[in-house]
Amino acid sequence: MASYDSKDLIVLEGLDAVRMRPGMYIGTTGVKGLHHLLWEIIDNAIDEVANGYGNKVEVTLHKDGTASVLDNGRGIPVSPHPKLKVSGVEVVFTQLHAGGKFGDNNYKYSGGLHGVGASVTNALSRYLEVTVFKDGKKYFARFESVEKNGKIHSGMPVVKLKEVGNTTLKGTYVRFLPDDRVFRDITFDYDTVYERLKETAFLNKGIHIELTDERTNKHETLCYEGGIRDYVTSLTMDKKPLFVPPIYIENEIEDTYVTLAMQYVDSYTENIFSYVNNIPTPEGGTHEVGFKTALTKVLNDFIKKHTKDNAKDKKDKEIAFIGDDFREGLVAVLSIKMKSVQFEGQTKTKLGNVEARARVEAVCSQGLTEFFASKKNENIGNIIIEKAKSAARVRQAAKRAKDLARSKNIETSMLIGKLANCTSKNADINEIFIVEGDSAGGTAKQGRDRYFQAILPLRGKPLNSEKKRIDQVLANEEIRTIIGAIGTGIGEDFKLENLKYNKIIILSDADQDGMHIRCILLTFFFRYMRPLITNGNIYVGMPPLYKVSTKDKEWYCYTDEELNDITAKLKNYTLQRYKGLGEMSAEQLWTTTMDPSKRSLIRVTLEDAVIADKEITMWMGDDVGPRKDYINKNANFNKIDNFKKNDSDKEDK
Ligand code: 0RA
Repeated sequence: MASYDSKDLIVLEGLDAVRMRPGMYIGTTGVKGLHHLLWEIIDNAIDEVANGYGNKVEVTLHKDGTASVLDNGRGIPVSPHPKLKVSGVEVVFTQLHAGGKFGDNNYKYSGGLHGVGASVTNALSRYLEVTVFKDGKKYFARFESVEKNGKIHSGMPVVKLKEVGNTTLKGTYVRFLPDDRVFRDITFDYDTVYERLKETAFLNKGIHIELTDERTNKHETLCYEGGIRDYVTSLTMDKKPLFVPPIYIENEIEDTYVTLAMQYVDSYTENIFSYVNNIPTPEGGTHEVGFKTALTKVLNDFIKKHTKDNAKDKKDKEIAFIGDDFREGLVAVLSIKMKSVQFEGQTKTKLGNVEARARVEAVCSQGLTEFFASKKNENIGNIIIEKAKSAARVRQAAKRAKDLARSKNIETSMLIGKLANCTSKNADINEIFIVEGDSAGGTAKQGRDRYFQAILPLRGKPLNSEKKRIDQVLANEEIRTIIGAIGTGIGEDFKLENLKYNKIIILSDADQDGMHIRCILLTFFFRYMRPLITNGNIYVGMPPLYKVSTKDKEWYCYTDEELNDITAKLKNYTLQRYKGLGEMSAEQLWTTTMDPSKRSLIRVTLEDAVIADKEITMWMGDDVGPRKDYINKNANFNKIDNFKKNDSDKEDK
C-alpha cells in the first residue's frame, strides 16, 4: 500500500471532480450517461412545471449536436445568492446539489432531489447557455469547459449572467453541447428521449411536452389529461383488458400523495410499475408492499361479502387465496410523491421509507373498498375474483406437478442432455452461451474454451413466455433446460447462490428471428429470474455483421458505421456479410464473439423495464395488429438493445 503525503493529495473541487469521475455522478460515459445530462435539465423544468408554475416543456435536439430545454415556469432566480454572491443561475449550474441552497420549501415534492443536479450537465458539457425570462427582462449566461495549460476547467462562467433585453415571456431556456472529450458518442437518440418524455407526460397529467428533432424534422406533442390512467390504458392497449376504464385512486395522507391506476388483462403475469417523485422504482419497495397488502385485503373482504351460503359457492369460500392470485393479469401504475425519499437495493431503485407502506396501504384500502362497495362496480369485482380463482387452481395444480417432478428428480437428469457443460466448477468464472440453432450450437461447442464455457443450443424458437401460464412455461422443454442448467430455480424459489454461471450470454443471429429469440429469452428472465438481470448476469453477445478482407489483413465489423469507417480507407477489398452465426467457422466464432479478450458483450439492465415490457408485449401478445405495424415501421430495428455497441457498459475491450 503506498503512503500518501499532503503534496500528493489532489484537491477535488466541485465541477472538476465530476469530470474526474463522471461514473460517480452519471453512472457511465456511454449512451446512458450521455442521456443523463439531458434528464437532469428536463427534470428541473418538469419540477417547476409540475409544481404549478407553468404548463409546458419543450425539448429540442439540434443539428449542431446541442440539446435544449425550454419551460414556461418562473425562471431560475437571477438575483445574487446572499452567501455565494453570484447569480442564482450561476449557483444552479456551478454548485453540486444546488437545489437545497434555495431552501427545501421551494417545491413540495421534487424528483430532482434524486438527481445529481444541472451542475453535473454543465461540468460534462463543452458549453452550456442559459436564458431566463423573468419580470419583463431577458437574461443570458454562458458556461464553458476551457482548456488551460493542459488542464480542463469544467463549466466556467465565461459570460456572467447579464440583462440582454425585454420580454413578455417567462421561463427558462437551457442549451448545451455534451463534451466529446468525456463521451465517445455525443449523439442523442430520439427514441430514448421520446420514451422518457412520454413516461414523464403520463406521470404529470396535463403537462404539455414537446419534442423536436431538428436533425430529422421529427416532432411530437405529448399531453395526457388522464395521467397514469392513460398510462395503464396504453400498457394494456395491445392485450385484452377484462374491463375498462382502469380503476383509479388518488388521495393525500400525511404529506404523501398517492395515485394508483389498475386494470386486469387476459394474461397470467403481474405488471406493477411504481414511481416515487417521478423516479421509477423497478425493484419495488415499501410503497408497492402497501399497495399489494391493500389489494389482497380488499379482495378477500369482497369474497367474504359476496359469496353466498349455498353448497356450490361454499367451496369457493374454502379456497386459500394468496396475494399472488389477486395479481395474475394485473397491470398497475402506482405513483407516489413524498419528502425525504430513501432508495435502497442493488440499483438504488427500491423505496426504503418505512412510513410509505402504511400510507399507501391506507389510501389504497380506502379507495378500493369504496370502489367495490359501489353497486355499479360489483361486476368488476366478480371478474377479478373469477380470475383469482383460476389462478389459485392453477397454482395448486402446478405445485402438485412440481412436487411430482422433484420427487422423480427429472430436473437434473435428462433435461440437460443438450448442454455441453464446462469442466470448471467455479461459478465465478463460468459462462453459459445460449445459442440460437443446433448448427451454430455445434460450431460454438467446437470453438469454445471448454474449461469455463458451456454451450446450450436452442432448437427453434423457445416458447413465448408472455402468453403462457407458469405451469405451461415450466412444461416447455427449452425453458426447462435453461432453468435446469442455470441452477437458481425460478419465481419464489429463486436462489441466486445456486447460480452455476456468472455470465449467461444470449447468442443469436443479427436478424429478425434472432432478435425475436432474444426478446423471448429476455422476457423469460425478466419475469421469472429477474434477480439475474438486476445482479448483472445476463448478457447479449455481439457477433460481427461483416468481414472485410484485403490481401494481407482482415477486419470484423460489428456495426454499419464500423464497416463504413474501415472500407472508406481501403481500395481493394472483399466484403463478406454474415447472415447468421452458422456461417462462421468455429475459430472465427471464438475470435470474434467468444474470446473474452476480444469480444464485446452487452450487459442487460433492468432500467428500461417499461420499454422492454411494451416491446415484448407487442412482439408476443395475442394481437398481431400492432406487432405487424411495429415490424413494418421498424424493419431494421434493434431496440431491445437500446444499448449500443459503443456503450461503456459493455465488457472490457
Ligand atoms: C428556484 C426558485 C425559483 C425557481 C426555480 C428554482 C427554477 C428552476 C428551474 C430549472 C429549470 N427551470 C426552472 N425554473 C425555475 C423561484 C424563483 C422566484 O420566484 O424568483
